[in-house]
Amino acid sequence: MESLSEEAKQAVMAYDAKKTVDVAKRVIAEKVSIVDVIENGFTKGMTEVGALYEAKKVFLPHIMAAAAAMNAAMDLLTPELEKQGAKASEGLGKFLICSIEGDIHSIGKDIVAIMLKVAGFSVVNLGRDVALKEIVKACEEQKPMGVGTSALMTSTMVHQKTLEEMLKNAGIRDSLITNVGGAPVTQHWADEIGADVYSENASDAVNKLTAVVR
Ligand code: B12
Repeated sequence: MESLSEEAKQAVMAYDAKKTVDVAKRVIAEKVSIVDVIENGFTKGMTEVGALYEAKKVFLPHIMAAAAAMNAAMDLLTPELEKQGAKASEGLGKFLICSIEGDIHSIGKDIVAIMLKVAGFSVVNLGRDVALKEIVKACEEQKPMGVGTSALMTSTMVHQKTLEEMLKNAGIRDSLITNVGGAPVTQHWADEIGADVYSENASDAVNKLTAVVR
């Protein structure tokens, strides 16, 4: 029998929202690890579709359909994860997260947000395409322990560097941890721009940020 993760991956690759929802319902009913199915199922399917797009084998409407199928499943799984997260005390501190200015990609950022919440952070999700000055303002007002930005495009990655400078200019850079992520972002890029933490995926973000506060 195929694992639910494999079914989740195949359902996204088939652009089939009915199937992704069906898999999500079974994940909940069968008490399978939601995190596991998101990371090893739905996300893998999305990555495969991305690779097909890069190889010009599928086109933008396919990506939009795959994203819609994944989001339909996430709409069901997120409240379930939140229920699990409600048991966590949020005692690890406040964490702001957003997709950076110019970037509307939000699926990965939202997964990271929910996983950090489940791990015990008090997460404030500022949304997508968030202006740099809005991010700085939110940091000034909300005084989080950290701020995470997602960049899925080479054209928006550069804003992560500008944000570092703007936080310095605002005099608050040393009062928080900066965490960068997104498919084109690497440890090398984080080092180059002076970001504190690079995370490859949601589990990595949870592990590294938890280690920082503990
Ligand atoms: C889905 C998708 C879309 C969807 C987005 C839907 C949505 N609501 O998010 C739609 C169709 C809207 C879209 C639009 C566009 N897209 Co697009 N898209 C993708 C695609 C196929 C998958 C992204 C995805 O969701 N992956 C699944 C998630 C789970 O993975 P993830 O995002 O990488 O997130 C994980 C990690 O990166 C990390 N992470 C992510 N964020 C963060 C943040 C923090 C703080 C941390 C710690 C970790 C972290 O953890 C996540 C979980 O594991 C990628 C291809 C790819 N290879 O990435 C292209 C891709 C990113 N898109 C691309 C482009 C060009 C565009 C458009 C400009 C297309 C167009 N011509 O209009 C527009 C962008 C408009 C804009 N201003 O942003 C390019 C970017 C090229 C580049 N190098 O700059 C890519 C790489 C495709 C390609 N090869 O050409 N896209």
